[in-house]
Amino acid sequence: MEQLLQQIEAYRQEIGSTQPDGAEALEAYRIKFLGTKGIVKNLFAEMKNVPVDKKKEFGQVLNEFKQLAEAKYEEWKSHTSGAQTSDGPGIDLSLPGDPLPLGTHHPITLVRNQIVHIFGRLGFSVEEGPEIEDDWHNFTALNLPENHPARDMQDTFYIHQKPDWLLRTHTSSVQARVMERQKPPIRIICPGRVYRNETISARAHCFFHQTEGLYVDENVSFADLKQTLYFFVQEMFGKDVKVRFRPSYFPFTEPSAEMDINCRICGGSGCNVCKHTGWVEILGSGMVHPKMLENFGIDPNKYTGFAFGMGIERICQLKYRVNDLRLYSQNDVRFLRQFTGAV
Ligand code: 2NL
Repeated sequence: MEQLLQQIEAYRQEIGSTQPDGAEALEAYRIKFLGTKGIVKNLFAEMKNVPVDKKKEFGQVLNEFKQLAEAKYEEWKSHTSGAQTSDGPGIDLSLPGDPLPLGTHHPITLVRNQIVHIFGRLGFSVEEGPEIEDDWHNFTALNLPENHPARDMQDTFYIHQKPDWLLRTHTSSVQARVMERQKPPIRIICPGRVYRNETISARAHCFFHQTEGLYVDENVSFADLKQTLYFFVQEMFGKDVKVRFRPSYFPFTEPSAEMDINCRICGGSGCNVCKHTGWVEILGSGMVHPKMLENFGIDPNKYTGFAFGMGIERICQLKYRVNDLRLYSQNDVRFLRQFTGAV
């Protein structure tokens, strides 16, 4: 016992008379005194050899010694950090780290995910397909005849080496592939990138994004189409949204209709986006053409369907007031950062 106390006193003096020089010496000190096989640990292990009536006194001395050894370590550590080490300039490990900037979702991704979520609640699942398509899936199967203007080289990017191949001009090609392999009921949406041979400007781009939808089953009606699309815009833009359906024409639907909503930018008072009409067209739709169903071996006397297509950039423009299509692909972080924390 006496011997142990003397030993502790000697250690006290050692700690009091030296100061580790640099990070390595400090680490050596830590290992020697405070490590798992260090002096403090070993002294505590001696406790079991101390007579019962001395345990209290010894315990007190030992605890004070431990506190001294730890306090000195903390004190030296705060001086040592940032100091020179043998490896060159020291690194101040006590400084807070550099904040990592939060990544953001691209606004097109944000809106795409919202569309997927809303239709998901109505039982639509997501289908994707290739961006390089063949003529059949992109045009012929969709009831676009040989001489249709959309097939013109002016509008479509054809693959030079293989003239039957092209960059899809809409995601209807994905729906065609699904109808090819799956029988009704079919209830899908197809979001994705599409390509058109356009001169790039604020209002046109050679690639953009679409979501098309398709619902084929027994007894699918035009009323189902209207109510589904009305539900969608209410979820997307708020319950106060007003809609109007206008008769239209698409080769793959009959009858066809375009849907407008009241302008979200000016609220109806008139602006550039709604061209001072108070209404903005956001999608095209219609009942799937019976010839198209036949193309895929689906009996048009038994099944009917509706389909629609919308541009994601347009929805984005109305939601986030993005007024230049080029912003979406310029990757300017000043643009992209504005969507941090957006839904
Ligand atoms: C628009 C118009 C539309 C469709 C797309 C479609 C797809 C199949 C069958 C029938 Cl597989 N129709 N898609 C129908 C009507 C309109 O898109 O303005 N898109 C941006």
